[in-house]
Amino acid sequence: MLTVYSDDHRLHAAKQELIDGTLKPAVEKPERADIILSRVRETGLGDVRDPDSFGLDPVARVHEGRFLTFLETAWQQWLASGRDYEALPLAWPVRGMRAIEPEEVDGKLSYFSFDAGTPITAGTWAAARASADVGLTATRLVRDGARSAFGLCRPPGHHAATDYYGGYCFLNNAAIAAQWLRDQGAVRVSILDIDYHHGNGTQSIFYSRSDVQFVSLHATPRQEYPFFLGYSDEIGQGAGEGFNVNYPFEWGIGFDQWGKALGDALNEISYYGPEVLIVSLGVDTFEKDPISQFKLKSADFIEAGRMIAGLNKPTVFMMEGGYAVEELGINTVNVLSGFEEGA
Ligand code: FKS
Ligand code: ZN
Repeated sequence: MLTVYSDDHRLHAAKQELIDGTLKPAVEKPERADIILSRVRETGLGDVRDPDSFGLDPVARVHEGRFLTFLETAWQQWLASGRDYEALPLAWPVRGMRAIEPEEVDGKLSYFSFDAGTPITAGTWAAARASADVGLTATRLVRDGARSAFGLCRPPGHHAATDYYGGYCFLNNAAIAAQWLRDQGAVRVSILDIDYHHGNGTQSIFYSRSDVQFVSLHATPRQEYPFFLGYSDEIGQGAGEGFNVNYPFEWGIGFDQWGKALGDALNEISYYGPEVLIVSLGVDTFEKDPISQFKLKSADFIEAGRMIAGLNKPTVFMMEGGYAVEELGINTVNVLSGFEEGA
C-alpha cells in the first residue's frame, strides 16, 4: 500500500491547548505524523510519496468561501490586532443569540469554530491545505486503480464542517475526497469513521445526501466530545434518510463490542454498495490513549484492518486521531497491514 505524506504538516504546531481547564502541551502535535511515518518505513508497508497540489477547487466544493477566506487570513488578522501567540476563540452564539459574522478577528474566530481546543498558528492554513492534498492524492491513486492507499493526513479533518473548524480539524479531508470522487464520476461513496470521536463535521456535510454514506463508531455524545452530535437516531434527513449510521458506545468498551459493531457497519456499507470506501482512521480507541476511554489493544487493530478488507472495495485510509504517541505508529500500521493480509 502506498502512503502519501507531506512534511508541511509541521507548519501546524500548536504549543498549548485548553485541556482540563488549563493550558497544557498540545496532544495533536507533529510527532504524531513522524512516528506513523517511521513505522510505515520500518514495516515496509510500501513506498511513500509526496502529494500533488489540487488547488482550492475541490476544497471549495465542501467548504464555504467565507470560511476558507477566514482560515486563510485569520493569522494575519490576529497579528494585526496585536497578538502573536496562538489564536483561540472565546464565545459562541448559542440558543437565542444572533449568528452574524462579526468584524473583529476575536468574533470571527468564534463564529467559524465550535470549540476552544483548536489553536490557529502561523502555518495552520498551509498545513491544512497540504493535509487535504495528501488525502486527495491518496484518493486519486485508488481512483486510478490501486486497491488501497494511505493518506497520512495531519491536521485531521472529521470534525470540520462546511463553515466551522474545531477538534484539531480545519478542512475535512475525508469529505473533500468523497466529494472529489463524486465529481470524478463515482456514483456512491461510503465513509467509515472509526476514530474514537464522532465525525460530526463529516456527518453534517452529507446529512441530506444519498450519494455519500456516513457510518461511524464512536464514544457516546452523552459522555464524550464533541458532545452535541453522534446519537444513533441521527439517520440522515430528506434524500439522506437512511444514509447516516451511528454506533455510539459508552466509555470502557473493548474489541468484543466494538468489533461486533464494525462487522455490522461493514454490512451496512456492503448493502449500500459504494464504488470506493474512505476510512477516517483514528486509533484513539486504544486502551492507553491519553484522552479516550475505549479499551482496544494493539492486536485488535490488525483484526479491524482484516475485517475492512473483507468488504472487498477500493479503500482509501485517511489519518484522523490517536494520541498514545509511543504506540501510535504500531496501531495505525496494524490496521493497514491487517487490511493487506485480508485483501
Ligand atoms: C479540549 C479537549 C477536547 C478534543 C478532542 C478532539 C479529538 C480529535 C480527533 C481527530 F481525529 F479529529 F483528531 N478534546 N482540548 O481525534 O477526533
Ligand atoms: Zn478522535
